[in-house]
Amino acid sequence: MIAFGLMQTHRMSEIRFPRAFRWGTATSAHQVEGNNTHNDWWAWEQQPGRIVAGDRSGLACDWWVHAERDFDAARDLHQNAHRLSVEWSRIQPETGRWDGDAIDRYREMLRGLRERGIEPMVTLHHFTNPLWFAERGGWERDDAAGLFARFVERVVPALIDFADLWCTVNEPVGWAFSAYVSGVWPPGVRSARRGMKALTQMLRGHAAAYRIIHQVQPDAQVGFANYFRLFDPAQAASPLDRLVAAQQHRFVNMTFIDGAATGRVRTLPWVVNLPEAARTLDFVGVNYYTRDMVSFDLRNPKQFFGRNYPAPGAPVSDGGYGEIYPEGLYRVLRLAAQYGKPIFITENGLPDDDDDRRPAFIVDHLSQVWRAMQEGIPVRGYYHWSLVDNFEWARGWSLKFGLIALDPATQTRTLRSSASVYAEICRDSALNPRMLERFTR
Ligand code: IFM
Repeated sequence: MIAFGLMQTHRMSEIRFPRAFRWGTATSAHQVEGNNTHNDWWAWEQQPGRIVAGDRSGLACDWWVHAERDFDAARDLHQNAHRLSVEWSRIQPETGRWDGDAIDRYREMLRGLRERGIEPMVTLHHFTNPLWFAERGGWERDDAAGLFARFVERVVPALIDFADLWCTVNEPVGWAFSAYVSGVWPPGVRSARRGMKALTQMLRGHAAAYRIIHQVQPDAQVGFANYFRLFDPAQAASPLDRLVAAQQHRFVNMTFIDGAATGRVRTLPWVVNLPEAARTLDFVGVNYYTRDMVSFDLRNPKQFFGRNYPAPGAPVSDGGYGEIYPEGLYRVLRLAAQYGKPIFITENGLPDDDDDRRPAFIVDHLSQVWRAMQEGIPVRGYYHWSLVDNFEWARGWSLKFGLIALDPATQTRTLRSSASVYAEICRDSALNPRMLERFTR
């Protein structure tokens, strides 16, 4: 549901976006390619109890062989942009071995997108690590950023014919939290200290990648996808709720992006100076899904003594994934605008198997994007997560984020009705009066 004032003004009239706006979807290599046998996630999936219902990525969406089938669908759905990632462990399956055929396949995929009128945004690290890298200590080692830089030096020059829009890393804080604090992702560590070490090293890796890309492609636009989540105090009048919500906000939303903007990471008790990371953002990538209400709770030290839950009575997406809160996208765009850079919404979506909420979700969230743009916030594109149902990490196949439904066992695809709603938006670069009337109140 969008803000009343906004609807009053625009009910029945069209909401028009710039013609050059990028309309697309986002995916990541491990979640869609299949048979990524050389990375830490593949190994993790084989361990009992790690993934809901014992699911495995397996063939995933079979993109390594047949990505073009879904690229055709994206083109037919009028999308002009796609964010995808390259899998380090395919390109460097062993420490001293580089796989030229894998690079060729990525060139073919990017060329395939371009030929369909779809502009790629390429992510270089989206949660997975080569097994050889993970086994020697992963991002905790002092040479991790350097090893990542070697990979970037290999892959970027090979792809610059087709891409000039780059995300170095995806959701680094969320990744560090899940991998090193809650321990539900590989390497399954539970130590905030070790998590900060890995995160700091990843910031070094981001900074190195930023420089390498600009050396080989001076006009490139380079950023990373920052996970933004809203944390609102459950009781606005409670100083403790406010304090805890503010701490969570600072850690989740600001730690890495401030590091990339200023070269300083300030998440108490850690203060890290990394001058080489300062000014390494050409755009801000916004991944936005949900917000939490936060109450002070002494039992949750790992969450800065906060207990998090959806606002009572608010709509929640499948599997308790989170509150559906479109206005939050407007609020995070205002936060992102502080950095004075163009903004891409690099992910936004929800798990919704029966698709009863996704059409309204898309229309409501885009209305909030438009609202921010009316205030001069420079949003350049929107990548819906996701094009097709895919392997949702520790939640396995249980959450369905796709505009296109997938049965992973048979690889059968079925268009959800939200795909058609989004296709109309992409085609017209507008929300038309019919959809505003139908999907918003
Ligand atoms: O599937 C993930 C993606 O890999 C990173 N951002 C959130 C998505 C949905 O949970």
